[in-house]
Amino acid sequence: MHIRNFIGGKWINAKGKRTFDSLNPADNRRIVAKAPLSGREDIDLAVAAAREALAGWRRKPAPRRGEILFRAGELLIREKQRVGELVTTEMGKVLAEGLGDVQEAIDMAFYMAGEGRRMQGETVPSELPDKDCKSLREPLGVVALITPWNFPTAIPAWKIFAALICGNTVVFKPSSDTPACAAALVQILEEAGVPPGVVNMVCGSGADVGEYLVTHAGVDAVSFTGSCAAGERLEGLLGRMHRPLATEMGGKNAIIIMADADLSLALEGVLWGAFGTSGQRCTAASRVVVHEKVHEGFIDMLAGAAKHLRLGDGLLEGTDVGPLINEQQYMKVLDYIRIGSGEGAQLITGGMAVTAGACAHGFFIAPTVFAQVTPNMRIAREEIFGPVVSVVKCSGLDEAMGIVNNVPFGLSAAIYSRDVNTTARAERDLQTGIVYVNASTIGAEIQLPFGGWRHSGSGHPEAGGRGGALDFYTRIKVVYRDFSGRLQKAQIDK
Ligand code: UN1
Repeated sequence: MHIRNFIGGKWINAKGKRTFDSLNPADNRRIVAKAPLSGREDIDLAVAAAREALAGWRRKPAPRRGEILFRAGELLIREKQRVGELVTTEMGKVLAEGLGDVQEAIDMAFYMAGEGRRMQGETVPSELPDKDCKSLREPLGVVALITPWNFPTAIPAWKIFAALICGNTVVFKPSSDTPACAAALVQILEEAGVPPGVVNMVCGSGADVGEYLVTHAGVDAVSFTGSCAAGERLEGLLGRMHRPLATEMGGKNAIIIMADADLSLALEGVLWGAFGTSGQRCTAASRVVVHEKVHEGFIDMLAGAAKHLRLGDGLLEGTDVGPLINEQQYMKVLDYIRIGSGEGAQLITGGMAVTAGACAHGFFIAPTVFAQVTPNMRIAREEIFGPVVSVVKCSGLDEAMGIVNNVPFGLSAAIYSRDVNTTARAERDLQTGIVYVNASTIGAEIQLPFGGWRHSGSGHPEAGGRGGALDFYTRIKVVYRDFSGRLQKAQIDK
């Protein structure tokens, strides 16, 4: 498959004619796509195209913009199987999750399409007679969107659909690990009738073109999902430019299991939260804080179940856990496993690369459980982004919440308990952007904001919801209209 950039409504190669390969992480001998390794001149073209398209797009009535998104949703339904398989082939997650990735884009398309008929501002009474006051939502302008590889359809869809419904035009720089998934989404938008220049896609390395794009004079706002290091760098750069920035950067999410929890439900939550998508979710459960009364028993249950998870190519029926995305992530996760053992945590199961048989050419790591983890260990504090979970013992709710809250991240947390007072206290006191009760740390829905606190993000949630996406992708204009036809005295007396 040969991917091109999409600029001004045309699929074109990078000016410099260079390309890079996107590999199948389950078998890295297989090339999924050749994609353009773009340079600054390609970004310049894309930003110019987006600027040119802006006036027409922002004036198109929002319900009409919504109709295009509605068609995109229908096309995504038609293409769900094909795109879901592409997600699995290029990113590695198992097919059910690949299809789920596309479903999230479908849901977002319909949700945002409907927002085209709402997009509310405020109308409030004036202090004066014959005068009215209202606030309107206006687009920001040209937005630069930088997206990760772990949700290669869903996260671009969150950002692009929200940006479009609000009347912005887009320059989209997808992760270099998943250019084919990005192109599939953009093709669908093209077919849905997005006018030329309204969505532009430029592939290439974050260091070469990503940073150039987000600081480009022709860009008005930036949304970034990815690593903490890259996000913090952008915060530094863009803060000085007074340019709106939404960052979503990761987590160290925890599940609390109280003594009265339904342990089989909690077990499912931990397995799916820790090892789903091979742990490569920013919402992944990477810590489990278990009450001492059920601690030993739960570790046995978890180790027993984790051992039976089948690794392999996510397209094959029966595969539970796919590979890591690339060699760099694979080495990083193996490093953390060494760090955990070195820190004195007890390796209960997993803890190694799997290279036998069908796993010989992929980046596979066995689902790994560490016990006897203390809250100060690095494996209990740092984001690993792999199939590794650390179990920490606690003696009660307050201690558990102290452990959960006492990390730099604050994206998602969960509690399993049958006691309504316990779960209500957790709901109130867990210091994360998302809290789950008797459900795992994953599975956020698109009609609410998605975002983390502290180091997990800029504190400006995006994704769905009025308080999320619409607030980020619009700016407020306040209009006072005086229809008295005279200077009203109270205007001067103020
Ligand atoms: C991510 O983890 O990077 O809540 C995004 C979830 C998904 C999105 C996760 N809806 O798990």
